[in-house]
Amino acid sequence: MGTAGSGKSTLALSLFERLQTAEVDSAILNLDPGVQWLPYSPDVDIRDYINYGRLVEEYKLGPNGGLVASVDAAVSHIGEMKEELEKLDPEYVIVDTPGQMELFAYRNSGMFIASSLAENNFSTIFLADSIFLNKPSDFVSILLLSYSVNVRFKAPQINCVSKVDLLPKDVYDRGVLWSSDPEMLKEAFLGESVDLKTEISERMLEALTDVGALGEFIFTSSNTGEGLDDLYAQLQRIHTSSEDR
Ligand SMILES: Nc1nc2c(ncn2[C@@H]2O[C@H](COP(=O)(O)OP(=O)(O)O)[C@@H](O)[C@H]2O)c(=O)[nH]1
Ligand SMILES: [Mg+2]
Repeated sequence: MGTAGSGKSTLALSLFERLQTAEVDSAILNLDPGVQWLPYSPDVDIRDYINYGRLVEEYKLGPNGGLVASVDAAVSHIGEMKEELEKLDPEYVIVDTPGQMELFAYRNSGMFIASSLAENNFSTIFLADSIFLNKPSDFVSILLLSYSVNVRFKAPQINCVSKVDLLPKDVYDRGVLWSSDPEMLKEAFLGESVDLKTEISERMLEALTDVGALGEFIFTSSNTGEGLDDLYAQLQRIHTSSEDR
C-alpha cells in the first residue's frame, strides 16, 4: 500500500525477484483494474475478471468511479482468483494494489478481498515515497497515513521508505534519524513552523510513537536493491510459524 506512484508495482517485482534468489516460490497478484502497463507479468490478474473500460462505458462513470466499481465488482471473483492461486501453490503471494491507495485501503471491498484471499494470514507493506522526507511535517503526515492503514487492516505491517536512491545523502541521513528517533523527529517537527498547534502536535507525535507507528522504516530502492534483504527478513519473521523454523 502507498500513495499513487510511490513504487508499489515496481517493488512487487523487486520483491518477487528477491524471493526467487532465495529459491522461495512466490506469485504476484495484480489488483489494479485500470492499469495499462505493469513492470511484471502477473500470475493472477484482476483484469482477467473485470473489464474496467466496459464498466466505465456501460454505467457512464468517470475514471475514479470506474475504478471503485471495478474493485467492488472484483469481490464476486474472489473464489476464482483464489482457485488460480491455489493451483500455483506459492509460499508467498505478493499483492499489488491499485495505484490510488484509497480505492483499496479505504473501501471495504479492498479489505474484504485481502482477508478472504489470505484467510487472514497476510501482512501489509506500506510504502512512504521518499519525497515525504523533504519536510518534518511531510514525514509526520505519511506516518499518520501509514498508521491509518494499520488501523484498518489490523495486520502486521512493514513500513518502508521507497525510492531512496533518489535522496541526497543529507536528506537520507536525516530521514534515518527521523524514522528511528522520535525525539529528533519531534524537535524538527515542532521547529518547522510556529503556526502548528504546538502542544497538540507534540501529543500526537508522542501517541504515534506509543502505538509504534514510528517503529522501524526500511529504506528501500527497487533500482539498487537496497533494503530488500531486510524486507524479506521481516516477512520471514512474520510469516514463518514456529513449526517451520
Ligand atoms: N528512482 C526510483 N524510481 C522508482 C523506484 N521505484 C519505482 N520508481 C518509479 O516510480 C514510478 C512509479 O512507480 P510504480 O511502481 O508504478 O508506482 P505505484 O503507482 O505505487 O505502483 C515509476 O516511474 C517507477 O519507475 C525506485 O526505487 N527508485
Ligand atoms: Mg501500481
